[in-house]
Amino acid sequence: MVKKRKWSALIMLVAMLASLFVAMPSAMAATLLSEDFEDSVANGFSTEIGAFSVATDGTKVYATSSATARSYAGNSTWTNYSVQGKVKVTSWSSTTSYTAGLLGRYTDSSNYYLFVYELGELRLKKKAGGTITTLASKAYTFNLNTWYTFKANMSGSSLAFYVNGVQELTATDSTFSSGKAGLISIAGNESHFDDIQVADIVTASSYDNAVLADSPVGYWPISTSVTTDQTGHGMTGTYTGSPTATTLPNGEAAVAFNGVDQYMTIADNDYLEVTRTGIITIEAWMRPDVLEFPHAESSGYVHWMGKGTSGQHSWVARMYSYTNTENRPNRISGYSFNLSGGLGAGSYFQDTVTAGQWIHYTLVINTVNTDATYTTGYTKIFKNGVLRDQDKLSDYSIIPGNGTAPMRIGTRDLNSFFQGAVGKVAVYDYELTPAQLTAHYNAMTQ
Ligand SMILES: [Ca+2]
Ligand SMILES: [Ca+2]
Ligand SMILES: [Ca+2]
Repeated sequence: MVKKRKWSALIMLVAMLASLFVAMPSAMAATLLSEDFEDSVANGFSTEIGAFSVATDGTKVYATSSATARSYAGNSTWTNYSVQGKVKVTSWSSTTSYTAGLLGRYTDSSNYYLFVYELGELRLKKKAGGTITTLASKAYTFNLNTWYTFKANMSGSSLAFYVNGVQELTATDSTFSSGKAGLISIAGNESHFDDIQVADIVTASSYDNAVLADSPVGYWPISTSVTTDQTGHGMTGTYTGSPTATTLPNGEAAVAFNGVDQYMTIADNDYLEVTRTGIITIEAWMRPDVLEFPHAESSGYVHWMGKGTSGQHSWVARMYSYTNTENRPNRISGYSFNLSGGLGAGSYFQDTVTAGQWIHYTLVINTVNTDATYTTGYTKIFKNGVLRDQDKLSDYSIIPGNGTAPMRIGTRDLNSFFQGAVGKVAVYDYELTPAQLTAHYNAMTQ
């Protein structure tokens, strides 16, 4: 009993410390549109007035060929998002009236926000019912034949205008809450646009902030619409099939896979390997929705996440069906492999599982922290932030390699499929402490 009280005191202390480190709300991004014009097609863009065509200016760009030109793209339901694009003007055809830049929350030809360079100034304006109002402005040196990266942020009534990564103007306005993204050029002779990107602004939750504060090298708070890696390492996932939306214990989004043919793929990357630093921690919330998996492999298990194909094996997260030929009812495990595959070194927990109940899963593979027992390193598995098992890599002579397989969620290599949900997948290049993992667990459940 004394020991248990100590534990709860420790957990409370950890939770208190964790609450001190909760960062201010930060933004995460999910790409809505990305267009570099390299296929000579301005996919999804519609010209409202004037003329645009794809031209060559180093790379393929979107160029105006009329005095007044506006083009828009996207969805009228886009609400909180950023639109970014490179803008370059070769010459102005007027000295008294000229404009170039981006449009946001475009509703129709009489209603939208403008984030533009105009008459020697950067200007954040709105056109409402055809009437233009300047919300903010400042003098700016905008050189001809020079690329500038414009970015417009629209979140609620907060508007911000960035040029080359510097926030230049802000304004508060609630006239338009949603609309498409667009481009504008008036008296640009000619104006070039390139690398147009629109990204959803997603507010990071306290759970996301707890994870991001521990510096993951990959973080996917996956939902049916969010597949982007939130660490900035660009490891965007791609769904095969359409897993359905579901929610985590804290009400945030996750996805449920059908156990037949749905999964997410993330391309091979050194950040997903043990080999980059010699250590990897793989963390996810997983929720088996059945106890007998209809699409199992071998003795009766599914690989619900992993990085491995024939001859290119790195690591895997596994769950056994209740019934399997190795008498491992609903064992949940994780393994490290030699590239060649075969038997892996791994750790597990084997508890009574309730279908539909979320489990916080963490697998550690560590080849750096060696000692007399773990001569070449170990695997560890944590359930709900608690260490449950540790095993020697030397038991199966495992020396992790740098394979070419993609990482997949919902399956490893299409030989079995997980029927259940997965959310908040994170990869770290160091071993998280039990205190860090407990803090993550508490951030989800308290
Ligand atoms: Ca281009
Ligand atoms: Ca294109
Ligand atoms: Ca690799």
